Amino acid sequence: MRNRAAARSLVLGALTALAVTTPVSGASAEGRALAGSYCTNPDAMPKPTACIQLSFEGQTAQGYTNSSDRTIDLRPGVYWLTVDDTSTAHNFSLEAPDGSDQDITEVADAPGDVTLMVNLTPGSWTLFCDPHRAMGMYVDIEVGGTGQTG
Ligand SMILES: [Cu+2]
Repeated sequence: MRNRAAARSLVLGALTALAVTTPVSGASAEGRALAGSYCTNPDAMPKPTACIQLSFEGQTAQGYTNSSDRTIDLRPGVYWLTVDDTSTAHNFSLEAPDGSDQDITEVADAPGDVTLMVNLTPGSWTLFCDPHRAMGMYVDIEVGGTGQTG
């Protein structure tokens, strides 16, 4: 029990230490840039705007009520996750495979682009909006396979 709690706080500490709240130059994110944003889908509840999106290279996943395309597959490694928070009704949070999570942005703010460097270890991660996750406003990030090099 004690070890598990310590491990969780270590993961949270590592994520926090890596948080970058100022824009990062595109060069350092080349090949590892994940882009999170809000989106619109008529099936989203409670409103069509309760939709969250994550893109990486050719893949785009959308999270809304009953979405059948909410999973993005990635190899393990370090990524730059940039979320574009333009809403005071939604936020971006990231949940790690151990169940710990971190708010990248808050619900009430709308800071625009916020970039986080994150080491995506194998397992299931989730990018979600706190108030609307239960209504489907989340995307799953499945991390597996061979790790990146360099
Ligand atoms: Cu939301």
